[in-house]
Amino acid sequence: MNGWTGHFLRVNLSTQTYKKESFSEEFARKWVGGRGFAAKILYDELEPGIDPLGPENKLIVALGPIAGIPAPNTGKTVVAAKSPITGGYGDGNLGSRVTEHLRKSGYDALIVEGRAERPTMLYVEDDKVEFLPASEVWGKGTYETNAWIYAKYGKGVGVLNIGQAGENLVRYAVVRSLEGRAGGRPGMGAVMGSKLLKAIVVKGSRPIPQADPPAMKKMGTEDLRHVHEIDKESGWSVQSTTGVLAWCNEVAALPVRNFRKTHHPEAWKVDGERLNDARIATYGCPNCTMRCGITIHDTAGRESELDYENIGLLGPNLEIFDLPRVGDLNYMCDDYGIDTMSGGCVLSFYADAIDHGAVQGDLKFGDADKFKEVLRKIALREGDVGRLLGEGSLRASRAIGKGSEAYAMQVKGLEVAAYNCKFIPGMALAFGVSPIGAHHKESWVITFELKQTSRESYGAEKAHKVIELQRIRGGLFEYLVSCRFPWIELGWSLENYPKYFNAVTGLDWTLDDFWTVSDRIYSLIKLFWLREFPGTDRRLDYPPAVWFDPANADTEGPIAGQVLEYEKYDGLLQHYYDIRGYDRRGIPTRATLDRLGLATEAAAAEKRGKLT
Ligand code: PTT
Ligand code: SF4
Repeated sequence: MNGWTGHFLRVNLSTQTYKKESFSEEFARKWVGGRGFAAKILYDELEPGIDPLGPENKLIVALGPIAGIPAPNTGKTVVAAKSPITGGYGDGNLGSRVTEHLRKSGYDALIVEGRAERPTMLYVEDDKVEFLPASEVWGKGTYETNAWIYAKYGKGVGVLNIGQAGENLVRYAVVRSLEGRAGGRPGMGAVMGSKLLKAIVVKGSRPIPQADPPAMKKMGTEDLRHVHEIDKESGWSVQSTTGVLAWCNEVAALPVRNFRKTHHPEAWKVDGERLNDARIATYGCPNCTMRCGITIHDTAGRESELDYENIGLLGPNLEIFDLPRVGDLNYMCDDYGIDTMSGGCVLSFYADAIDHGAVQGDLKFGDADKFKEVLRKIALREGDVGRLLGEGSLRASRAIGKGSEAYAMQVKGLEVAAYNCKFIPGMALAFGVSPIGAHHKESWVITFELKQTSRESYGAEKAHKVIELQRIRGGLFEYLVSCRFPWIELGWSLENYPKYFNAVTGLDWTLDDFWTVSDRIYSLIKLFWLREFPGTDRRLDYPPAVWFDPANADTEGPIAGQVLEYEKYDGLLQHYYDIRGYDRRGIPTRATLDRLGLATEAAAAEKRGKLT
């Protein structure tokens, strides 16, 4: 089967056993890889209602047909599981050498089951699988753990590891790789921690199956050079993702003070220009010639890698306008293995709750040292504060009460990315209908919305755009698997993806074939949510209440007096459901599921409750 290895590796940590499993070509074509494989495996194999932090949950590391081949930005890996923070389907995508090594070992996915008896490191090398002791690094941060692994195996191996936050089951703990990359925002690090799995190390030596390897190599080499050239011409990686910060501030879309404000006169102090001035090094994922990781020194002189999300949510959102201090919090998140985005939102929520008298405390916006102290408590689950906030902002707000749920900045339990949608309906919809909880990765509709349509519109054109982007970003890039930045940031044509897919598989797909797969995966994930939350309705797809609160409107600036309106948002949501073929509850109809080849899943869903 060209394009796929045709095998999964299934390991069980409880029994310390493993087996190599085959999958059919039909399965491969239907789910393609990455998120598609992960969603299907989790849907088929998890019993509804299981504890995401129990041994019944499964961690999936999944790759796709172009992952790991020598072509632009193919060094990405999907990590997925039932999410401990949302209770629904969860995944993330991070740069890692695991991508290439797992495929070279002969697998398109790794399925990790059970729970080890003691801290464990899983080692995979081609057909060899070992369950090794990791007690020496249990309780250590990701940097020390990574160094320990490199000292054993050399720097060329693929590594996924967790820090103390994952071990201590912080519900938004991430998986780390390459000492700079992080992924799996919806708590994939906590799932590893719950299994006492400190690290996964992979080393592979076989060729990745491709229809015409010499032709692929030639095409890949040329395209890698081309992407490098267009990146240099465009100047994008001078500021990388952080180029957007100044724009968000200008258009009143920046999260400031737990999203209470949308812009700030001091935001320029932490923008992309200042970051580039402070740059000490540049990092990237494997197979990437537009490396976007920019590091600076934090106040302790440590190297801290900053992206837009990290700065936005740990900087202006906490009213910290000093890059080395933002770097401190970011370094701590990376070392403990905490998601910077949820971490930033949880910290800002707590400061806001204190500010509003919902809870007692001495944390104030702008107090970087205090924020560091609280972050440390969260990672180590120390005291009442660490225990409470390690649960995420939704659970914390429910425990605190006093109306604080309205300003817990989350959707479905997952904290929002650094786009303040107080008056940006389409981007608010993108957060609302993201299949893993609030994340910008699925549909970054904000530039279309602010540059090409009117901001105040709740028209169907915005729902159409959200779906178009979901199919590309949350679909194609997540199942092929590849980084989306050459397309989104440099305008490298989308047609390159069928070109590579067809070259490795020998098939003849067009982009339309990909959109069907994207829709199939989104619908299956919806069924996963429906199974976990049987009474599900459209309220699951609503953004945070504070964005609708007139009392929270800006008093000055470009959107003074404006907030989202419930009735209009609901109309926009309905456009989304209508285009997707979902019913009024936001559930795919029987006809939609049949059309997407999900008749078996539809029949099972129908047994549990009525589909429309
Ligand atoms: C992603 C999310 C993002 S998205 C950022 S910054 W971004 C945060 N980065 C974190 C970090 O760093 N350390 C940490 N402790 N927590 C962090 N949480 C946040 O995690 C990332 C890049 C970026 S930088 C983006 S947008 C793009 N994301 C892609 C994606 O999702 N899919 C895809 N096919 N290609 C992508 N390319 C880009 O990758 P999650 P990375 Mg990450 C340090 O996974 O869970 O989706 O969270 O992967 O290898 O670090 O690259 O302005
Ligand atoms: Fe990784 Fe950035 Fe390159 Fe994408 S552009 S592959 S995130 S270094």
